[in-house]
Amino acid sequence: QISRLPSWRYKEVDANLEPGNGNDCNSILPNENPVYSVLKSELLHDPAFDFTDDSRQWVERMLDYNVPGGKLNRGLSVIDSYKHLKEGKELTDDEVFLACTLGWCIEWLQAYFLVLDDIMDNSHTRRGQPCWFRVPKVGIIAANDGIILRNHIPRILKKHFRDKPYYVDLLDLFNEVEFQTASGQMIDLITTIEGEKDLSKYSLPLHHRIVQYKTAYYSFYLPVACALLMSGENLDNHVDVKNILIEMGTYFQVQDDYLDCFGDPQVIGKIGTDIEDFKCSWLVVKALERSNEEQKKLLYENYGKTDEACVAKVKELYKVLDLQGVFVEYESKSYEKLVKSIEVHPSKAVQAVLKSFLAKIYKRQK
Ligand code: GPP
Ligand code: MG
Ligand code: MG
Ligand code: MG
Repeated sequence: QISRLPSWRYKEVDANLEPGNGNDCNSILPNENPVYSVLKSELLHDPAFDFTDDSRQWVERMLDYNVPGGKLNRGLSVIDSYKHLKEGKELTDDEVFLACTLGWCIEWLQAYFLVLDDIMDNSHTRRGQPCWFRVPKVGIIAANDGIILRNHIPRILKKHFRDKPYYVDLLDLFNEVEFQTASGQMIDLITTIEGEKDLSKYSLPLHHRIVQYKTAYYSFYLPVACALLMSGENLDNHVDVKNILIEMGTYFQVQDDYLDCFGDPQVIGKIGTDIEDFKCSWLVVKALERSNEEQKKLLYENYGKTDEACVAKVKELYKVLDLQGVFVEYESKSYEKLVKSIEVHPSKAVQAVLKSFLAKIYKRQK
């Protein structure tokens, strides 16, 4: 039975995007994932570049360090969504391979964003290991590695999708979403400019605008849009789906902001830097809403400082203001609201796509 399957499909379909070794970020064996291995090998033998042993080894190490080690929520959602859209019809080997490949393209995009985001946010760890730019001998070469990761995506798409009727739409989708993410990242960053830090500008509408662009499009809309394109759908007919996914993405980034302060670094695999970085985080917006004059003064004096004592004061205030309780309340309200908007969608298959994505992130600890 197994020998009749193509080499990349020796495991169950769902395992094609899963890390080699359970949930432990440190013990992932990237080459155990068959589709990842195929794509990596193609990129390492790209005829457009004359690789030397050194350059090939650099790219291979860089890919293994940055691409496969996450939760793979985004990538797995392409396959999961595609299956729901096929409404129980058995997928061909070719369809599984293509859906996994699109899933990996999103994981490549994510790796590109994270390598650069960690430089911009001056972060320390990611997925339980030092950020790529902090690895000895990497440093600022990480900026070019980000560009390489970004360039791998159209190379993968060209190789595997150029003859598909939806090829142009796929390229356009990745381009649009990348532009929206970079624009969201820009507004995330320009709120923190040294000498122009101003907490009075931080509000829920500003927070919503930042997270919609920097996170929701690429993390939520993109995987489902990929599955819709593969199913022959026109994305213009699915604006309602997009809007629900943007709301889901907003909820996801609120969780990210919450975990940055209250999550366990051992579990989330990263050490929070939002307070030090003066980020327009959901927590600081809520803290400002709930503070009296004295508490506001404490925030103005301590938010955005690298000094540990300042960070501790901000965290203490978050606890006094019961932001943990406010978050729990927000989490269940958002969930109920999302479920309601999903349930009015006319297509049961689309409802299944959206509910399945929501189930992956509801009450997540990492
Ligand atoms: C998440 O923000 C947003 C991104 C990773 C998008 C980055 C976009 C670029 C164009 C580089 P975050 O900083 O809160 O994420 P994390 O908490 O994982 O560092
Ligand atoms: Mg960031
Ligand atoms: Mg960051
Ligand atoms: Mg964050």
